[in-house]
Order: sequence, then structure tokens, then C-alpha cells
Amino acid sequence: MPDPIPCRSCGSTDLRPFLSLGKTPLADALVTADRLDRTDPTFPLDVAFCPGCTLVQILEEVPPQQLFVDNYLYFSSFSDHLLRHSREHVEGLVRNRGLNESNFVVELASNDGYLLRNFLPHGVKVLGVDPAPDQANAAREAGVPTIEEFFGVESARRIRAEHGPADVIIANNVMAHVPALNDFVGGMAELLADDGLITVENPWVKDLVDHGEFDTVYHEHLCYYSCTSVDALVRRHGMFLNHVEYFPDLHGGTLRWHIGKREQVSPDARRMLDAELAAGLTTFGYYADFANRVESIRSGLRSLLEDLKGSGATIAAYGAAAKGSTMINYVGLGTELIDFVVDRNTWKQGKYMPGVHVPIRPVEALLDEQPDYVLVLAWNFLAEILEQQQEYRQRGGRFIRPVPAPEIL
Ligand code: JHZ
Repeated sequence: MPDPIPCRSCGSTDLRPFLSLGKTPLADALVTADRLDRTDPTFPLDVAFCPGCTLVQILEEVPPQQLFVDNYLYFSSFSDHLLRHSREHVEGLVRNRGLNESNFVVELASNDGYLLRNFLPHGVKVLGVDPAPDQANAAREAGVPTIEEFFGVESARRIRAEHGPADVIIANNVMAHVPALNDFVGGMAELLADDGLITVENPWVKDLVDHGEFDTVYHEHLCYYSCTSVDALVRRHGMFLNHVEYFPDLHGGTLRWHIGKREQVSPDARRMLDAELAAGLTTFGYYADFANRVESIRSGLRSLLEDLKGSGATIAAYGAAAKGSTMINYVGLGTELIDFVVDRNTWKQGKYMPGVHVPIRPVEALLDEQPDYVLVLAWNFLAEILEQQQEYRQRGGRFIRPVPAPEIL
């Protein structure tokens, strides 16, 4: 028996598994036409709860280079909703903290500069940090200085020595992706000015469980956070979870945690911590039944699509998202059921979904082919997609949402 892996936050070796999605391919490793004859490598995908610090996490660790440098086509700028959310975040920070030319803001996992570019008109000095080369280049082209690397204590020291301490550090949808979690959070503490602010956004594990969002589990996402697990994590590094905001419509339910070196816990943060305790999120029992619910989504979705197909309907899917890869591989939806997936991201078009090898086409294919049904793999952007696809719907096309329970809309 291999040694049990320790919790990425507190180091406990008592992790308790509660969900196995079997072995799945890497969610963002889209396949090019010349590699279709090969079988894509798969890796175990098992989720566990840490009774020591309550952090939910997967047990497998694929090298980050393979995930975020060799196989990463995710560009943040393809969602209008996310762009609006990011712009509002920046405007709020500039307003509330009076940021100007004298301030320094660092974003970790700055992707294509989708967020930091909003600081430029205010003259605020910014620096992006991101290991993905194509995204870092796109950011630089947008005028956002970006260093191409994984962040940790060592890079924090270097950035601080060159630019001084950061007044604000932003880390959106990245803390889930970091294997050396304490090195990452330690790096933030190292770089942050004494009166500085860190904001961290990530989907909330409570929404994941309550709404059956199992497809957001994939190898890039090592950890699934609650306020309780974030509080324990940042306190280990001499920082405090001071405030929490909730965005129910972003990525299935996102929290923004405000973290600083001075303890100033707001009533909202206190309420969230108390609510997690009261809901039982801090105990294994909360997660114990999740696998059964995931199984019923799988069987429900499969039989819905098989019945539609059996009655002669054509089916496509929307969103070559990482979560879409988990969904179609776990449920087992190949070209016998789904003709093609559409996606706006031009980097993904012309490639194939990992594992099942369903082709990815531009969004216009929905009107060209007018499939009877479209399974929304990027269900987190459902409202935006429905708004865009009025013509497809007027012509009689129907969308299917897979979670929290498969449903024809
Ligand atoms: P989307 C990403 O996951 C990546 P993914 C990452 N791992 C993460 O942590 C989470 O986000 C939070 C396309 N699209 O963003 C764009 C359209 O085609 O849900 C994307 O390819 N038309 C960092 O990959 C995909 O859908 C549209 O109108 O699961 C959505 O992927 C819109 C809005 C999107 O995330």
C-alpha cells in the first residue's frame, strides 16, 4: 500500500474519500486530429474530506507543468459575464481603497490580462503572474506586464525585492489549482504589505455538494474550499479571513474571501463561518451521500439522452469546458450520442474533447446544423448562452441542463 497522501493544507494523513469518478483524461488536454488514433492517458479522480482542517481535495496529483503549460487552452476573456464581474471587482477596489499611481497590484493566475487591464486607466501599477505561455503573451499584448511562472515564496521574494510590497493581491480561481498550497499562501503573506488586502475567489464547496456540481471536479482542481478551510489555511500564515462576499451566479456559486494581516473579522465573515458549522459542512457526514447523488445524475442524464437519440433526435453540446470533459467522460457520452460540441474559444475549435473525441466546432454550427437538443456543458454560463442563442431556440431547438438534475429547458 502506498503511503496515504497528506492534506495539502494541514498535513493530516487521515483523509476520508467520499467520491470516486474513476479514471478520467486530463480535462483541458484537448486532442488534435493527428492524435485521434491514440488512447488518451487517464488518471484516478477521487475526492476526500480532511477531518483535521475540513479541506475537501482530490487524492491524485498530475504535474502542474502538464496541466497548465503543455495542455491549457482556457482563456478567461471568452465570457462576458466573467469580464463584467472582473471589471466591477477592479472598480470596487479602486474606489474603496483609493488606489492610484502610488499603488501596486499583483494578480496570481492573471491569464490573458482579463482583470488587470481594468486597472490601467487608473494608472495603478500592476503585475500578472501566470505559467501559461499563450495566455501570458495575450496579457502582455493587452498592456499587462506578466511574468510567466508558478507562484510561491521564492517568486514572492523576488517580486517584492524588485517592485516592493503589494497593496492588493488578487487570486481568482487559482488556489484550487496549487499543489504546494502552503508555499502559495506563504508567498502571498511574503509579498503583501502590512496593511494590504488579498482577495481570493473560488467556487464554494457547499454549492458544489448541494447542487450536484460534480463535474467541477477534475485534475486541475486539487482543493474545494469553504470559509472554514480558508480560515484555517490563512491563519497558519499569520493572516485572517476578514470578510466574505457571495456570488451565487458565478461558476455555480463563488465566494470572494478578503484576507489581511490584521484581524478585522466582519459580521458577514462571522456569519458565514457560523453557517458552515451549523450546516455540518465541517464534518464528513455532509459529504457522505454525495456519491449516490452523483450516480443518479449520471444514470438520469444517460437515459435521457439515449431516449432522445432513440426517438431520432440529434444532440450537440455547448462548451468545451474542463467541467464538460468530466461530464461527458464520467457519464460516457461519445459520438454515438453527441454529434459535436460548440465553443467560442477559437483555440479550442477544430480539436476534440479528451477521452470521447467528440469534435469541437464554432458556435455558429448550432444554426448551421440545428440539432434538436443541446446539452449545456458550460451550465455556469447558462443565462449568457440562452440570451445569445435566441434564434436557435426560436427555430425550435431545446437546451438540456445536466445539473443539479438533468432537465430539458
Ligand atoms: P468555463 C475554468 O473551467 C478553468 P472550465 C479553470 N480551471 C477554473 O478554475 C474554472 O474555470 C473556474 C466557452 N463559452 O469558463 C468558453 C462559449 O463558448 O465554464 C469556455 O471554453 N460561449 C481555471 O473550463 C467554456 O465555454 C459563451 O458564451 O470548466 C466555459 O468554460 C461562454 C460564456 C463560454 O470553465
